[in-house]
Amino acid sequence: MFNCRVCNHQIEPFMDFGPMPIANGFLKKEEFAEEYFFRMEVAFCDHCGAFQLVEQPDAQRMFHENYAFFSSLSKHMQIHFKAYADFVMERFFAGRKDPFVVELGSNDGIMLRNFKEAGYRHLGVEPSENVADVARAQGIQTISEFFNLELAERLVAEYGHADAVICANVMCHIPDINNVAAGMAKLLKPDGVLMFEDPYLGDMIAKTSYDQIYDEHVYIFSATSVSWAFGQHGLELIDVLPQVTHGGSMRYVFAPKGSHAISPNVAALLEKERAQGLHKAETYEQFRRNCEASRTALFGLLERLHQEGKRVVGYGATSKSTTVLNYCGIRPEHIEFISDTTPIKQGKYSPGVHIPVRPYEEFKQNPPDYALLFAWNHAVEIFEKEGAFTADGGKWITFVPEVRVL
Ligand code: DWN
Ligand code: ZN
Repeated sequence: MFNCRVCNHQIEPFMDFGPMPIANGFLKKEEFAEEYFFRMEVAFCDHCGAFQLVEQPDAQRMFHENYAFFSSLSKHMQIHFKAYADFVMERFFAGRKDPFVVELGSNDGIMLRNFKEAGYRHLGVEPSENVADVARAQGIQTISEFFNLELAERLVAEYGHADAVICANVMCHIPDINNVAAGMAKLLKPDGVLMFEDPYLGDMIAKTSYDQIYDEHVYIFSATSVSWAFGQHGLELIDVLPQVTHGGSMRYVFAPKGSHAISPNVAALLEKERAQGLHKAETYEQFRRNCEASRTALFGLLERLHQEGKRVVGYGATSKSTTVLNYCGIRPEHIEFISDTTPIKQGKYSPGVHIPVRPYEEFKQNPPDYALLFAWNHAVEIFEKEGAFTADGGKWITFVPEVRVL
């Protein structure tokens, strides 16, 4: 038993993924002996609807000056964040005098650069110095701190209140959601808007995409759970917009209670979540069984290919792959290496199971028989550029929504 991170009710974990390393903790051989593991168990709170990790490693272990994820490496994500910025500017900035936008977890500035280019006052709050430096080098104003109520008070004193507080793939990383929500409410103007998008619980359950669960993702949100959590801080859900990114995400728009009209999308999504059973314990029991079946199928396939002497290479050393590799018991003999375009990951080993990560050029020069698509959320972009691999007889292995060879 432990207390829900959002509402403090007593809850029980329903699934144990076993010992897990830091998902983005790509490491060198000499670091293997010191590698940190935590117990990855998940729970669902039937009081407030929060799907959450029971234990999460300290933030400093996950987000630091060597953080390995740079958002701007994906072309499609650049397009996505431009559209997100346009949505904020067109829908909420029109007619406002000198609006001010604050982005939490602004990474390398992939979204804020659009506000900067449009001439808007902006501020990024990004705790990982190395990614923040990339943003600063482009003239995007960024501070490297963890956001909380205390920082919100300092920001208000220094910059004034914000017209919009925005984030993407950040809110679900923050364990003390109550402190952060209170900080956001403090930072906003009385008619300001808060919005964030994160992987969506409804998609994860429907697709058995359990690889969304790893150390950084302390929550997998639904409209039901976020309206409960932010409602406690005087904020009301005024719109919801499904996104295709990260394998199915949801953008939630909040505003101080009574300040904005509420879109009918909100009631429709809350109703859809009930129809999907997101409020019921049985749904999560079934999810656990689906994960176990997926693990058996993927491990069985990789064992068979290994026995047949086939070459399998991982495509994309994602955070998500850390969950898949460790949960499924996949070993270096199953996967020769993982190809990734991120320089900081190359030459290192994957967390926990220690599969080498190599530059993409090695995939191109010596294509394997099978590519295991860990970056399945970028499938459209990847298939577009890997036509030659497929044309030459290369096969893809995917595991979402089910294990298949394409
Ligand atoms: O929430 C988070 C999301 C937004 O991003 C973070 N906690 C960390 C990260 O999660 P991820 O690592 O699972 O994200 P991606 O975007 O699925 O990672 C893709 C990886 O694949 C990157 O390391 C880059 C690589 N890649 C590649 O090698 N070739 C990606 C593409 C598109 C490619 O063509
Ligand atoms: Zn709760």
